[in-house]
Amino acid sequence: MRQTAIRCSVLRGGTSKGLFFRAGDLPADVETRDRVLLAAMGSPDPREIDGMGGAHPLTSKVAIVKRSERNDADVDYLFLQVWPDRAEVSDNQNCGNILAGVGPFAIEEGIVPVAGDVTSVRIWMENTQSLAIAHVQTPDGAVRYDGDARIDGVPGTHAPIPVDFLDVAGSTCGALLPTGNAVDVVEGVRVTCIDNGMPVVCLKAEDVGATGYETPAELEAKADVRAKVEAIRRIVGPMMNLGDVEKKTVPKMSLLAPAREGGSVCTRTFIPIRVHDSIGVFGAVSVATACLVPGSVASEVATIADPGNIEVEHPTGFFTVTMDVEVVGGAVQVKQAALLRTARLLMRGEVLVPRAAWAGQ
Ligand code: NQM
Repeated sequence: MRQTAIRCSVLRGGTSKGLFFRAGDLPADVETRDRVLLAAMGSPDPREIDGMGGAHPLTSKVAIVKRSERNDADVDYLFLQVWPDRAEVSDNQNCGNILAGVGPFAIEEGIVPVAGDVTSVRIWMENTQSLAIAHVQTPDGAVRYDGDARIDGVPGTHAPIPVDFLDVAGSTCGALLPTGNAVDVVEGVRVTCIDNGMPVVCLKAEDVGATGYETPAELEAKADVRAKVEAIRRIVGPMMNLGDVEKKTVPKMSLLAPAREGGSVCTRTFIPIRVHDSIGVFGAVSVATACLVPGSVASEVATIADPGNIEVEHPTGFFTVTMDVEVVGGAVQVKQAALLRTARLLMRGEVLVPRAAWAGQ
């Protein structure tokens, strides 16, 4: 079979893994680009056996990076979710884990020059039209990957990549609280709909027949819980200005329970079909923010020792979100959110794609 080679790197970004491309190396036409990415990943096939995908949404991800023409950004980053089991590539959500790999990739590719021991890369996130700043360790003129930062869900320790967000509130749904309410009742269940970088619906696990302490596999095996959560999601989608969400990856559904490891709140998050092994970056930022919204479902479940540091418990540990919010007259204004990720360049080379992908076969 004749194949075409495309320059590509594989990076772990936070607790996800994906293929990183320079925009100019992929077809400009979106339909052709998507066919090429599906073929590169080996989708549709639940095992993605004939491609680079990892047979799970968290390992079937793509970042497309290019030099930014904006004054306030160094690079533009487009995130694409490649569904493992259906022939679909979606740009309807952002990904803060894959985002952690964008700074290192941009420096490795020479798009952003090294600027001392730490190189701060300003990233325009195309999916949500908002900015992130990632601080990448670059001693001795090159990206450093080893270090002593630990994030739950990734074995070992690595170089820290602190990431700051200034303007992600309402970036997908138009408002931090897209329904205008701290609580809505859907299918008899009280929910808080929030978007601080990711559309998320927070609900009490016990209200949908779960404990909130299950493993992802246990939760995925509970057909009644899944059906209830998905029914709520379909109704809430249009209320969050997302339209019909049947085929969308948003909103995420975060089942909450009281923290039991000393954190602020315990989460199990449907993303939205599979249950996350930890929690997404913007997913965690949105849940953390919900905890600070007076009267929200999350605020009822959470124990907040320090509103500046929200510790979100998840199936494999904690996700700490540093928050700067102001509550004025019951309304929350988000000034800044920050968090820590790590990333690692795993492979650099060419991915080989059957030529048929270009012909639409
Ligand atoms: O919420 C999974 C991930 C994500 C997205 C998902 C993410 C985020 O862990 O910013 O990182 O919720 O689809 O990669």
